[in-house]
Amino acid sequence: MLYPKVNQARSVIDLSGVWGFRLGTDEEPGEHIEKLEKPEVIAVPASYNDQKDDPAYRHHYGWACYQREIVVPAYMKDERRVLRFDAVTHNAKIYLNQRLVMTHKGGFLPFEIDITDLIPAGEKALLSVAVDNRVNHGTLPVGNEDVAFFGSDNPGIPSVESAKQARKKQNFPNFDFFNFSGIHRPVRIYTTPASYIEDIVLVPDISGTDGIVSYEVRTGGVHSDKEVAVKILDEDGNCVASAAGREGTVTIPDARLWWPFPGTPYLYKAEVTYGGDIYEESFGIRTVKVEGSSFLINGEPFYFKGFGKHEDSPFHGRGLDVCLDVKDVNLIHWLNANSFRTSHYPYAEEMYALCDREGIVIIDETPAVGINGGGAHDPYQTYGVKEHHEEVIRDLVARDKNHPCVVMWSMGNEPDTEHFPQSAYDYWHSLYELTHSVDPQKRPVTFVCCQNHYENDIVTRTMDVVCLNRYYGWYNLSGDLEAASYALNMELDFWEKIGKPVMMTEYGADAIPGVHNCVPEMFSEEYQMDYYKMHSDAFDKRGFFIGEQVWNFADFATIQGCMRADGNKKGLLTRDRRPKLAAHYFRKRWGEISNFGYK
Ligand code: E8X
Repeated sequence: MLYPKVNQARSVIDLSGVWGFRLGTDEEPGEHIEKLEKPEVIAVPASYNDQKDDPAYRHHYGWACYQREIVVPAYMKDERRVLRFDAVTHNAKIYLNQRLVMTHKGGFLPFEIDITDLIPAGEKALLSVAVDNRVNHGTLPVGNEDVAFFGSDNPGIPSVESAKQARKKQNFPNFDFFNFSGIHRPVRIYTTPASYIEDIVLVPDISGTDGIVSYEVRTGGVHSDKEVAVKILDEDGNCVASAAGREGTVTIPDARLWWPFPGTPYLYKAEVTYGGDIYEESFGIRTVKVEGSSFLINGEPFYFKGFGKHEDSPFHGRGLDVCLDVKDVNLIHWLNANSFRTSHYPYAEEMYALCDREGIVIIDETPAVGINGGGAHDPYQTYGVKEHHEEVIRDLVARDKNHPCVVMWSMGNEPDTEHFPQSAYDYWHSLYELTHSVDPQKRPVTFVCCQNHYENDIVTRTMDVVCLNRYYGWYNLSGDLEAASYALNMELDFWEKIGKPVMMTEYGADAIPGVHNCVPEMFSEEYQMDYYKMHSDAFDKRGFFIGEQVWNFADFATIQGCMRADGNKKGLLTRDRRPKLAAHYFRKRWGEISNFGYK
């Protein structure tokens, strides 16, 4: 799915701004929606939860309605017109002039509707977006029916049980991030000519000093006799290769490769023309491959230095904030890091384009977090998410397939892979095969394994890269870094036998900014730093260990609970991006570890 662009043949109307808004109930709107009388105001894109200091906003459960007038200018009369939503969290129903025209499930990937025949050029229309923020055993991320992540009500206490029966309906996220909701990313009307380029698939390879690019162009609309043409442009706009036809292969002599920063992340453009349409797709010449226990980028063994992140900030909530993305990218450079995982959902397209340009490597993750009942039941038999999970994988790869910064797909975070091993294997192996089958570039595929009885886990070891979330010294052996070191080393010795690359995709300790003690204890900045020093020692001893991504880049908002004091404080940075002691530790450590050849 191509990102909307203004160019010689295409135009874009951005519908960001202040819309009308009204919270609804858990009653789903039908085929028709009312015009809002005296609507409240709401900013798009952004979560609605923190735009008004009202518990009804913060803790809303169910539907909400956004509404605004749109207009299709008369000069667009010969153009194809498309209404695109970059992300609406979690489920959406779209209405034009109060009539239902589209529904969409899933809160982190784009969807669009051709409105050419729905709104004549030169006319106005009322656009309504109904948004459902409920999570349950059929959604990704997963919600529970009665208790949230880290929630614990002592079962059997009569007063508690009665209160739970009587309390109002609410969300119980089975995940550790605030369930921000709303129109999180831009809404646009974009145009193409009647004969248009629908998609561009680029598969780069390296042969000696040449770049080899296999391409496929998919077209749509009215058939045009003017055939597909492809030019490869370098950063100065010079044509360095060209081809004709809907698919083929071009050779770029003495190609400039895409390297992670501080290498040069060189970007080419594939300028595609068809009929009256034109589209330039950026891409990089780089290869990704797992070989033995190495993760190779351009044939060189890469070492991941970075984080799990979140799209999270005050006021915007999970809404797109390009300024914050630029700030975070500059902080990733400041920390001498080279990568992050899009935990626990696909991020905005603008961030991937920024990382392509800045040479930051991404592990691209689906919103499949919370497929875990803690052993009480088999989630693969009781949760109805498989079909939606497959759809999300297809849509994620379709959206992000050409980004050179994306080097691996994570199918999900911390599923239960120990209590029902065969059921888990059947679920994840079929998704593993699907992901490989739909990725034109055949990148490595994994999921992220939660702290578990790793000897009983027969799934994690089958992934291309073993990605571990481990909390020795925090959730396990709390406060005892000596015992934690023993346990961590013992488990890493187990993984060495698997003969695959192993990396840590989460490890961390909460540190309340400003809490210090000379004898480090949990929740102090000193303990967080010592926790990481202990892990670094274990990692540096092992050649098969190919990456360290701490949890988390920054403090972030979570659901309230007895385990969270104003959110999750495991950030190296505070939520407003100020460094804790551990940030300075990693800036020094990662400044001394090269991207390549460290292991
Ligand atoms: C945590 C992280 C959480 O924020 C992340 O989204 C997933 C969790 C640690 C494992 N991994 O809690 O900080 C939770 C283990 C529970 C015993």
